[in-house]
Amino acid sequence: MTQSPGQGQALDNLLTESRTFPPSAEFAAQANARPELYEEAKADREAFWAKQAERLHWETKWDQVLDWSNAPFAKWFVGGKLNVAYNCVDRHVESGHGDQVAIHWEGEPGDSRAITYAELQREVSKAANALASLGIGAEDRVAIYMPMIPEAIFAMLACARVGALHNVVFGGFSAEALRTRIQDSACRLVITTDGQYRRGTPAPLKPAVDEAVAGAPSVEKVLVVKRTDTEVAWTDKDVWWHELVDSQPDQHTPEAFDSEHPLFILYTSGTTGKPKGILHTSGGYLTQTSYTHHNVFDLKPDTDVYWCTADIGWVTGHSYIVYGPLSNRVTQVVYEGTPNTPHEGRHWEIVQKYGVSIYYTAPTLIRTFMKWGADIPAKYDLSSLRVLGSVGEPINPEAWIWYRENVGGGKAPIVDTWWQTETGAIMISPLPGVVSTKPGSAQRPLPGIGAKVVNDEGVEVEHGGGGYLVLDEPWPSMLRGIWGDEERYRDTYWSRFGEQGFYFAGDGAKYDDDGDIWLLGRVDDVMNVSGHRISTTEVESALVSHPTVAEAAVVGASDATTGQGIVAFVILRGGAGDDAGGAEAIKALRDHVAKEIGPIAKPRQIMVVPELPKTRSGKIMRRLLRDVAENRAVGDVTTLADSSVMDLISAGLQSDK
Ligand code: 6R9
Repeated sequence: MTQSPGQGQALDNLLTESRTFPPSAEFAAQANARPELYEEAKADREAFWAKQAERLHWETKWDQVLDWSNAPFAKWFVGGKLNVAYNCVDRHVESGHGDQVAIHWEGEPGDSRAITYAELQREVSKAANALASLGIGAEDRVAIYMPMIPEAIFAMLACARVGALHNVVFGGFSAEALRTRIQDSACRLVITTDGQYRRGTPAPLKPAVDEAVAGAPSVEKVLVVKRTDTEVAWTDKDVWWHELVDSQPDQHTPEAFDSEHPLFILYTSGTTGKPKGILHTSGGYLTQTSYTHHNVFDLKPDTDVYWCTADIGWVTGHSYIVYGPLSNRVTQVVYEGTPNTPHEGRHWEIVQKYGVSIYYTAPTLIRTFMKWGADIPAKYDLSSLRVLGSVGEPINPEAWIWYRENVGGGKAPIVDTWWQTETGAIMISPLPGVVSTKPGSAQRPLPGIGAKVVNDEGVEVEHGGGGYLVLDEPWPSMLRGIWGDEERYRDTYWSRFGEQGFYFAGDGAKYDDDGDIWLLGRVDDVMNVSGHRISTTEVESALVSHPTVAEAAVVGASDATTGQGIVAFVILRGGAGDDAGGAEAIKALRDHVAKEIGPIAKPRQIMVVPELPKTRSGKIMRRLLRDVAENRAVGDVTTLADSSVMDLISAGLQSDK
């Protein structure tokens, strides 16, 4: 039905791509989702969500679906009690599926392990007993700083099982980033590994923990999984996982917790330098992750093999590797490594090896695959794939079509799923088998979800118009706040459209003529680099913490592969030395940012400038810097305090070339 875009085809054709792809009759006939879901949800939203909650096992049933009387703090399934880990593990063993593989784990160096639900139950039980032996119980916070190995999932589920909150910190973050996240939520325990494989070589991980823990007095113990056999320094807080966990009994009785019992904290970048600890709770979160995973990915637990390529350090890993899929008795692939280790066909080799049928990834990776060439996926048998997903940033129509043609065999429906760390689960996405998909658009709110595009005044825009994305109804997996900062929660999400009571997502969006939603990227100072949220302020603070830097301004410039790339403009301090602007010094600054935040925050480019463009009130005009970073003619400079600044910057950059 579709033509593969040829090499020379004008990009413009694809940018105005307007084809839609209706579901095949065959897919529609077997789809989990039904068109009536939209009607059902509209007729009685709370009854609809109550029905979805029945997907789970509740020890005590709720007596109220939603309590919104203390808005914007929601309570869902009030009075209900459940154990999240029991729902993701034990109940599948009890229903006779103990021998089903839960996780096909694939290590980067080529080692692998198949873990059945019965084994998962034993591993999680042992880990839960180990946590209890360390005195970790309900409401305690546990930091998890690990690569993608099975123990990371056991650890998360063990926390859920004993009612402790996990705070997973991406293994690519620095010691300093780890320390602030441990400290903000006063974690008592850190779970980590000796090292992690990165592009074929073991890299140490524990030294970063040692450094972080030295500055975080709340930490009492550090539990260390041996992964790379790297030699590690040992402190009196350290305990080996294999010594403590392996000797525990493999049975553990889960306790049922309140539906609103906190499940986890996950830090995400905001518009200020300080990351926000997003808080999620149990019953509503599990209900919506389970419901969305079932309907959006069309999961058939007896036959599908599902693979979400995210890292558990991000919300996608929490909701669509751990909680949603396992609550639905998935059989899934979990891969430890990078997509080009040891070769650029690694993902397709894994798809072929396990017969992966549902594949969920990010546009940045799809664009990377495009760059590597269509001949790579073409070498593998990808015929098992029947649903493809995308998340993390807007997917451009070119990448969407490439994905459909070269990965999905020109027929697998693509679900472009919009959601956030704060929303906990998918909010906007086509339902496969029900909705005709459209390249580049996330299309419509899922049944049960309220989303709108509004103008500055909070009034919904007409079809064809653009504005801000808001969520106009509370939803079960919504964040319950920012850890320790009620005011910031209200300010960030609920003040912009306070009068209307809308949740402000921070994304620009538009409706097309059919009323489908297109996401247009962040409207605040948050960049999206390879699907990761990084605030400009965070990178600026890291830069000015270097002794040679006086001032810094950071912008996200569009990047063909990563969506946005970080471009920094710095003013050096007087006396920084003649070579402070040289290549060596710039490299040192980039490394400094990597050390302060993590390699993902390393600026793509750093430009030394004599001045920064500022308004009279002292605000940096990033819009103008973005023009420079994207090689455009500089826009309107009339609001600058000193309009000659941009000439100075451009002149300086010209003479550098
Ligand atoms: C799940 C996740 C959230 C931000 C969000 C938006 C962008 C995510 C998107 C998308 C367009 C999609 N985003 N999915 N933009 N289309 N399908 O990514 O959470 O890391 O918190 O990022 O990502 O800008 O506001 P998180």
